[in-house]
Amino acid sequence: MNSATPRLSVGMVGHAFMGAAHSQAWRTAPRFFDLPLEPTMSVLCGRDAERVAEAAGRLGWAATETDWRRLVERDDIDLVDICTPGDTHAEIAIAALGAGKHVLCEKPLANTVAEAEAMAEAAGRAATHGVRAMVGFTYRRVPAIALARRLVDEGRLGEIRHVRAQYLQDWIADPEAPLSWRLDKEKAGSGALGDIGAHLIDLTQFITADRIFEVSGQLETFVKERPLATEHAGLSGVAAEERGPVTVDDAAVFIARFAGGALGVFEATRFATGRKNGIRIEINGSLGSLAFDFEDMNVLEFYDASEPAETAGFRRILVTEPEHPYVGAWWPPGHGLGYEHGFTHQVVDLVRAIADGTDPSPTFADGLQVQRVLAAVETSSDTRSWQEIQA
Ligand code: SOE
Repeated sequence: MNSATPRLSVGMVGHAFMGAAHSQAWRTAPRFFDLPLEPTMSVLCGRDAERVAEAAGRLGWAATETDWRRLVERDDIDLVDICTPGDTHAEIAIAALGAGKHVLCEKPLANTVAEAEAMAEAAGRAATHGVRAMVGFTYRRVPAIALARRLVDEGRLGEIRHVRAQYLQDWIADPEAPLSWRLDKEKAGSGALGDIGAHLIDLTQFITADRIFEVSGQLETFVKERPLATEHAGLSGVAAEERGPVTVDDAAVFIARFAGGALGVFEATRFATGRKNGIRIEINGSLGSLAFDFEDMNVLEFYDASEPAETAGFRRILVTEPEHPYVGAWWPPGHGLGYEHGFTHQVVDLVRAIADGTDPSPTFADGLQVQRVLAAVETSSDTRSWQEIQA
């Protein structure tokens, strides 16, 4: 980039954990990747003037707003980045798209299928005017996941038979961990299912280039009430004296059928004591298998069934060679990437799609399909029945 590179003026709503991760990505992407547009961190929006001013200074934003409605109407904003809880995704995204702003929206896309449908429709209309929308499933942009997708695309696994996916956390295994917004159905839509189960649905559908069409699942809330959170600190906040009900699931387990014939087994829990951010995926095919664990995120394990029996075995591939997507922009082989790099790669692909005039993936339509699977699991759990997902 140089001074002649056109600007892409960004406004971001929300400045907690995801706001910090996205801010890092907007700051870093133009410094490590050659981008056709220069993202500028123009306005940070938050409800509390004092707190948003402090966050803007810390995270690198030039100005602040306290009302997202003003932000989406500003002529000096080209893109709105939504880093708020799910209960505000639909209204902000639809208003921003209607005002001709590109949108990046955190996952899951929305709290309900109806909201997600309205967002996908708004994105479809906006795309006819060259306005783009993306939903923030960043784990797709881990190089090892890109390699997994490539191995499946190249037929190296053959017919996909099994998809085994777990997302294991334990940040609320302590029954006294406070009731942060992620444990409030009004704000978050669901608990572990939508917050981390959504990642598993997107990831497994992305790697297999297939989609889930039927599910049977069970949700559980192990701890029914907790101390209220006096303020947001980290994931769960600071406990108050007063207590309140937990209105979302603590854990979700479900089995799934993929349209291509594979069977899926999924587990998303915040009670896997000792597991911090363990995204574990194993895909078994007729010609081979692959296995990934986010807690060892620069590695992909690959088993090639065509190997002679005496030398066959899971190969541990260190995915740090510059031949892999994104890797060449960072460090020499073996130095590795981290959680934050997926957010930077997300910005790179979004900016490039906007400049190319194409829809960035995952689209809001992809986000809607994930939302439909989430809703089907909830209905299955409520009714103890198999649920189909419309195409
Ligand atoms: C909490 O479960 C959380 O912050 C998720 O909301 C993010 O999507 C995930 O990347 C890390 O864990």
